[in-house]
Amino acid sequence: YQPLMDAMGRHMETTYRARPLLAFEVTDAPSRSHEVPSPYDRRQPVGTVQWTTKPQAEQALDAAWDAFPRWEATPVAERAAILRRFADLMETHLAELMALCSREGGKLLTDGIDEIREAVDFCRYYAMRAEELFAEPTRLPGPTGESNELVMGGKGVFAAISPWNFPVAIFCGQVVATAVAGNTVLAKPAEQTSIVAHRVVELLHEAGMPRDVVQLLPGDGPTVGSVLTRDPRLTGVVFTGGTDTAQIINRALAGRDHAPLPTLVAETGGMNAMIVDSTALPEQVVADVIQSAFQSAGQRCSALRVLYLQEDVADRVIEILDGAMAELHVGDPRDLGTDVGPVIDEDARQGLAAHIDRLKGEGRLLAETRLDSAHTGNGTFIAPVAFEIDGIEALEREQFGPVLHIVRYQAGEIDRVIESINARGYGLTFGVHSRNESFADEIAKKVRVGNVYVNRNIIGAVVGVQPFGGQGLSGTGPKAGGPHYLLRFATEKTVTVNTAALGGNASLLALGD
Ligand code: UN1
Repeated sequence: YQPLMDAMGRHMETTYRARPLLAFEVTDAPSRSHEVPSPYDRRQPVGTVQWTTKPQAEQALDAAWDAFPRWEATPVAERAAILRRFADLMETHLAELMALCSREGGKLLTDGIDEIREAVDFCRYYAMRAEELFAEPTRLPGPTGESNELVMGGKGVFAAISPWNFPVAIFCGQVVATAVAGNTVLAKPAEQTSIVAHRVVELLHEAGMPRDVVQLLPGDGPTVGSVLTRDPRLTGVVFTGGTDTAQIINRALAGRDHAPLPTLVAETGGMNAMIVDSTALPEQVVADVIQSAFQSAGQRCSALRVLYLQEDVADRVIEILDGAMAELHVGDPRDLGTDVGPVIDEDARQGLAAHIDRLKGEGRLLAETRLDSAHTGNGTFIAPVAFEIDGIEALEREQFGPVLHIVRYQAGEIDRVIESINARGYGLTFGVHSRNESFADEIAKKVRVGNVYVNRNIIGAVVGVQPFGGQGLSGTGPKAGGPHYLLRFATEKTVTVNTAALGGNASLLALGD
């Protein structure tokens, strides 16, 4: 028996070497190694990653294409069993995966535990759904002398393009969902978190996933992503990340000649709002706002970006929020006393800092957390901050970090507020805090989003319980961790048989037809 924290301590020291995990021996010259820094201390590299070369990506597509018919014909119970063994292995390796989420992704250890838990849940949930949906053909009614069946199959070869903010959970969710539905998968992890992805795919192969069914192609969008998305053999893409990137992928898939009509399952950005009316409890509101806006340093697509406060409660909520934000500790994510870790890299830090400087320059600061340079000197940190703005339309783009925007509204303006939230075009998460039940119900109905949360925080959707995903600029659906997700990766074949013909007593009328 080794206590979790102790086991994790050992994995904090290892230097990793990640590389493409392909179905074949690599014969071309390997690409240059990229060093992966820790977001909390850029002087401490986690290890190195060898990126996939263009010829390797093309050869990986060949291998995935060849493997597809055999994998699709593998009984679904066998495919699901691999997912279950993989889930067990991730639990066994919890300490190492948590340590890597922290070192490479800058995640708090508690966020790391949630993350591995979610990955395990995805595996077990999709294994169960695959067996329910695909084990037996569905028999459909028909006239005597005829049988009708709906037979489910895979679609082909998928690219799974995943984000750095959930480098295990979303990465695994995409890969196992596409694979268990009968497809072969080329997984391209985010550049920032290739090392943990490499470790996860090693475990997946150890669990019995054939090496030509799931291959790992670390690299950047221009070299790996675009080779895959331009190739006519690629059946579809499952993607989580920015709306702009989803649009680039969509255009690449649509622009191919002699290619099947593509499947794109995208889960993208949000401009998530919460409405607080005068009947809400200010202390509870603040507790939920702090979590929604600043947990994971605000680097969740579900995070709260725009808080609408009714004028009667606005001052009170802002006063409590100011006090709560002053108490937050920003620092090393491995330290159990830390509330907010770093943002992912220097590009992210600079983008957020520019937005913050602009709003500060306009005199719109309401509250901020202090940054202690003794704890943050060598990393890419942004302290939580709250600004007043005039409305959601004032935000040009999603700010993916611990930046909260607050808008005051009058009771009579609520319809206009909902209209402007809907008009912004995103539709991911949304919250309402009110003790007036009919007000909350009415708002929940009017707002066009994927996940509505009433009187609680708006992050942390649970697999199988709160299916997650948005609409409009926020994604295509179906929802991850929901009952219909696997169907998007499957084909349906209707097989109609004249059973009378087989029995030799077909009616003359039927023959005449
Ligand atoms: C994302 O940040 O890309 O509900 C989506 C949640 C998570 C969000 C994941 N499932 O907070």
